[in-house]
Amino acid sequence: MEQLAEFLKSYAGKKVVLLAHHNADPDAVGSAFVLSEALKKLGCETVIGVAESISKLSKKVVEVLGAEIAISPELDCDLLVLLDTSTPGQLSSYADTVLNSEIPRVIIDHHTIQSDSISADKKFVDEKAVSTTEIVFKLVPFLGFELNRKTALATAIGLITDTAHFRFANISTFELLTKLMTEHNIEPPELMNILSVIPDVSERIAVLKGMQRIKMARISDYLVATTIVGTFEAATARALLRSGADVSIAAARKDKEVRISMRSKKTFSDETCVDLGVDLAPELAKVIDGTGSGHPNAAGVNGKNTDNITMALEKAVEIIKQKVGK
Ligand SMILES: [Mn+2]
Repeated sequence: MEQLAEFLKSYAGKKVVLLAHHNADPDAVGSAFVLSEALKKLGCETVIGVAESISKLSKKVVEVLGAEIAISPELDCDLLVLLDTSTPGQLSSYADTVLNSEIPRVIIDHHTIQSDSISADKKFVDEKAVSTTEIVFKLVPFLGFELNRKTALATAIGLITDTAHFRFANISTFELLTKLMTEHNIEPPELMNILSVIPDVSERIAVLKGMQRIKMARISDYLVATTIVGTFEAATARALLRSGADVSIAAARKDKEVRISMRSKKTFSDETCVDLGVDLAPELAKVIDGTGSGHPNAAGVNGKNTDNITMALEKAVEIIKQKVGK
């Protein structure tokens, strides 16, 4: 880590682009923000960039931090630092820009190293770190940087989101969080407010209407909920699962198209071996004259036959009944 700090210090006064992966999450933009602030203290000109896009939650975090984000920035800089990112896949369509550039690059990450990991002049990967902000937190003192309230907030937010709200946390996550919160006078509600994103009213209306129209089937010990909405079928399916369904199937009736979104709990697929992508998607595709694909716990089907929407939902329940055997 000292070596990495020395390397970064050799770019004092230079221009540095700090880059996060596509659909950048709060850990990626948060760690980029903290390192950017530290490098600015060394006289660097910094740009925080993301490959292609930034997540909705990150947008909110960035607003709170008062940071500016460049989408797929031009690499007219002296050094490129990739944060929370080490594979071309994470950079999506922006990968070639990075891989073809001659600019020296640094990777700071906590993802497991893959066979296709991007090469770098300096690499610091700590798979044990729960977040990239945790690594940057340990790095910045070597750059002579002391956290202020905003960089402390960014660090805390990375810790919380990347541990899936503490599900993957360890005791030192809490120790670090307590330190940050105590030293910078951050109360829990402030963090929780930043991290709660309320969906648009149109999405909430669609989901609530979908709930109003639920048809529920109990198959053995499993609850299968089906419904029809105008739009936001995926959000509706997720909401039904959160509300207690083991399998949720939401179909959206568009002008000339049907879109079906399916979700199931992992316990359901483990116990029944029902795979939404294999067992349901192709069959429902036939009913609505379309195509479907997916995974065991999430699948989607799009088709043209809007008349058969109810039939498709009934077919889904029937298939599950047969597979579960009751
Ligand atoms: Mn991360």
